[in-house]
Amino acid sequence: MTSPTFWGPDFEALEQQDPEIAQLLLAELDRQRTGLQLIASENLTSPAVLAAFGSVLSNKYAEGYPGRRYYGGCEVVDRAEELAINRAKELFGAEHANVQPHSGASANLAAYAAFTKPGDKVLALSLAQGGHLTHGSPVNFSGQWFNPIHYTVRKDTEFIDYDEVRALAIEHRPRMIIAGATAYPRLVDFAIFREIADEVGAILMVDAAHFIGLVAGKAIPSPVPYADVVCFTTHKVLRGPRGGMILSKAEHAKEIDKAVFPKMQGGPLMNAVAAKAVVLKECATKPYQNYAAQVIKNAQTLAAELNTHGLRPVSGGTDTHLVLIDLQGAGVTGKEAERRCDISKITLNKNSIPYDPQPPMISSGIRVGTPSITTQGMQEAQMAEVATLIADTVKETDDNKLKAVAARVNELAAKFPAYPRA
Ligand code: DSN
Repeated sequence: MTSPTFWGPDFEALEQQDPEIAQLLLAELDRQRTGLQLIASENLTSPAVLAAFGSVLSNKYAEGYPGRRYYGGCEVVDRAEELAINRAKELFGAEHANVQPHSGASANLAAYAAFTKPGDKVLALSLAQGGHLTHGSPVNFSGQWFNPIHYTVRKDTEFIDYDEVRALAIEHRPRMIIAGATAYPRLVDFAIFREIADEVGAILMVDAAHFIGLVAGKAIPSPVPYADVVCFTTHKVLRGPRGGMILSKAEHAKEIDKAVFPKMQGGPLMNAVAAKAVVLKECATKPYQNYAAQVIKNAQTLAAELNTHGLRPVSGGTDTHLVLIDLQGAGVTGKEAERRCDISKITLNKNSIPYDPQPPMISSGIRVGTPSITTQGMQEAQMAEVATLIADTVKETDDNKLKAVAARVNELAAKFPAYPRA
């Protein structure tokens, strides 16, 4: 087992009191250190963020907002929340920030609560084409309480079909249009979405969970000037604690705040709020900007390298941190590729590709992201090797041979350790 040098004395207390959980924490640290973490929505957050997240701020109830709480003793956590809000507004040039959502799905639910009523029409990219559960999936509140209409990506280019977005908006006059996705490797044209929303009098909500870190690092254009509301998670490329956040125009501030509390959530997780403040400070630095740019360079190089192995990147490549791979040419399903990757210690997820002939639990694709390996310090030079390891894995039909690939994965990971020992 490896030693978690960054956790300090608290970990020793945990080890003594609850060795079973302590061992699991160590095992997970070991897993993160020894494999390749390629899940596009994950990252390796800093020890400073982890320290704030695992702090006594977890003990405090603080329903309400700074200066307007329903509990006493909030003078310290008020300052933490104010720091998080001010840093978010400054980093993103936003008029208003709410840092309390517990997750991205909670942030999205708050946007629905602020702007829509059950039964309203909402126009979004379908889950099957790269959207999100909260964008109108029939198994989610958004598909059950609202009336979703879904736009698609073009079959020929696999880019969003903006003509279709406009046509559907004009036909259905949705109350809210959602831009943003979880498995779309390209930039989203927020200016076109704004134009369309204005044409039909709709609210424009951008679900920026996947790419907000690239925006924070000034590596891609920001949705903030265009959107009424921008919802996101704080733990993906942004590299913060697990949680959510909402940015909005000042005119929507009251509605958004009321939607988060008391309409949708109770007490905020003040430890998470403080940890969000910590990451927002990190994101305003040049090293973070360099990181964000490198995440994209790595993803683009990885996409090109995977293509040379016959693993086709959907839409021909990527502008962001993720690559969606069509495995149909390799004769393996997403499900089986994910299983093989688990054996070789490459952690990624199966994913539907646009117009996928397979059901979602099988799928014809895998989604690969570079946030974590870039945090570990890998650059373009390593992407050829990462691509070879993925290709050797997904094409390997003999599980025993995958153990040899795992040894190569471990060798590469050891050169770029997650949470390096002091
Ligand atoms: N679960 C996230 C993802 O992996 O993209 C979306 O919420």
